[in-house]
Amino acid sequence: MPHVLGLDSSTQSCSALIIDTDTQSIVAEASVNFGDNFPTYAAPNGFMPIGANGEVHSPPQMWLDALELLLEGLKGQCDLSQVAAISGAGQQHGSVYLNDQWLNCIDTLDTAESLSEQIAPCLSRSTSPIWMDTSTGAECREIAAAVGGDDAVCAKSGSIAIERFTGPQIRRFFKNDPEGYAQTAHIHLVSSFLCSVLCGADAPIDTGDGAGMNLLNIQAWDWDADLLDATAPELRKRLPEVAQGATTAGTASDYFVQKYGFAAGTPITVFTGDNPSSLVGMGASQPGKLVVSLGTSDTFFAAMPGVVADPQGCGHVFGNPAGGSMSLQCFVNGSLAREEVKDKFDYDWDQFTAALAKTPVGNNDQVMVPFFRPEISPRVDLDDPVLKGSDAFEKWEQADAAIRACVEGQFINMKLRTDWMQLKPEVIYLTGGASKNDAIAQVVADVFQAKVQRLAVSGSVALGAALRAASHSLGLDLHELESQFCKPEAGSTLEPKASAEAYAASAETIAKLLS
Ligand code: ADP
Ligand code: XUL
Repeated sequence: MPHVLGLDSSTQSCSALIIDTDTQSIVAEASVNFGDNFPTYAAPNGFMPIGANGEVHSPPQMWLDALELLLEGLKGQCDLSQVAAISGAGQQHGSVYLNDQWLNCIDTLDTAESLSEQIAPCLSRSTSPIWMDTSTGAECREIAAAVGGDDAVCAKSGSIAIERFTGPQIRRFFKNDPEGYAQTAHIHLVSSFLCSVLCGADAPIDTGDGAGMNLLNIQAWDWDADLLDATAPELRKRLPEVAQGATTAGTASDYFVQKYGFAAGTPITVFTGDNPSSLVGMGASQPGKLVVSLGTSDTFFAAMPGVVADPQGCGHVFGNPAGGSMSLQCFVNGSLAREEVKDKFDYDWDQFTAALAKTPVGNNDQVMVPFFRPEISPRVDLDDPVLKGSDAFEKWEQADAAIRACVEGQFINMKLRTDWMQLKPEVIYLTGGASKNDAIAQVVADVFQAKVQRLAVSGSVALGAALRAASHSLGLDLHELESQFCKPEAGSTLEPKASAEAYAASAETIAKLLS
């Protein structure tokens, strides 16, 4: 049975694909958009409207409802008893808080009721802070002070204390709701939460997603006692074990066997974060390939031969699911910023694309810092005048120039923020929802002066999960699987058209605006 299932619970949707490792093909694919399918959760883009002090939360019950709808869709396409291995990935940093009923609940799920109905009473916090949350500035400072400063936190965890990371989020919960924290017996990431539900038992957190918590020591790849103490009391007992990517978390629980027809005993490989999973799904788990993902967030990442830290403090080191480490830079103002500009002018994506075709490279030196919500690369807070500077955008009347300014501004900023990785790629591998847009991809090629390639399989996060499961549970070679499944889409390669100097003036202006 060479069928393998990969799952992807990202910010705006839950997707899956099933691969056949013999024929090297995709057997089934499905995707469930949270906002479209579950409007009653009032989370149109997968998260609830921004709350007090920069809080951004999502309802974990929505993720469970989406998982069920997704599996229902897959069951309609193929026989799930043929699936020989499963793994998955979740949006990074988001955390789920569960009480002491959790383990018994997931071990005794009843197929007559939904997952979300049965798991709701286990939530000691009804909503989950996600990666867009910027409410934990004070907690970041407290953790840094307790551990010996930003450099000490960075040396231990691979990142300075950052608002969206799970440790500062846990600390804020402990401070603001000590009773809720006391009732919390288990804390999971989105990835390990969903993996646990599938296994019917507590699943470990892998080193790829775990390094996004400010709690994991990236030398030992295990929980760091100083970081745990600086974050919240008795935190260790609330966290699962840490595991390397090639670890079996458990097998499909009876609920999934009975309701969706999986074979009893189907092995589940530990889940990881969406970006580490995408590293594998893009065929980039060995050093040498650079990936840019244009999803809700824009991310820039690569497997690294050694651990390199960002001197500006905005970049991260995560575990590479294939072993070793990866570097990553995340930009909050990704697809939703492009949508903000598109929607201001009532454009659809075709008109947006045409606008890029009609305007010149360099946009006659008209620039925009396209930050519509607090940014992390570089750090721009809610009250920062640069963010307020987007008021000027309200006055920008020429739609086409504004669109080019937005897209060029995003990638000029990306280039400025990622120089620290010292990667001079000949090819950039592009993925995520916006990567199919040739006009946006061309700006990436021009700004970075590199070829841009898209792969034939578009869901690199779900594909990465399937490849990891196939390698770990079926004993297949991961790099061979990558070369079989991660092939460029014919005709998708774009060469840079602009000269290296075309963005010099704009880059200088943007660097000055952000200094
Ligand atoms: P995530 O995995 O973070 O949930 P995706 O990778 O699925 O997100 O990307 C979703 C985003 O892709 C949407 O927010 C949308 O802005 C963007 N997108 C979809 N189609 C296009 C297009 N033709 N051009 C540009 N962006 C697009
Ligand atoms: C990475 C990050 C985002 C989320 C959502 O650090 O915060 O990319 O993983 O995709």
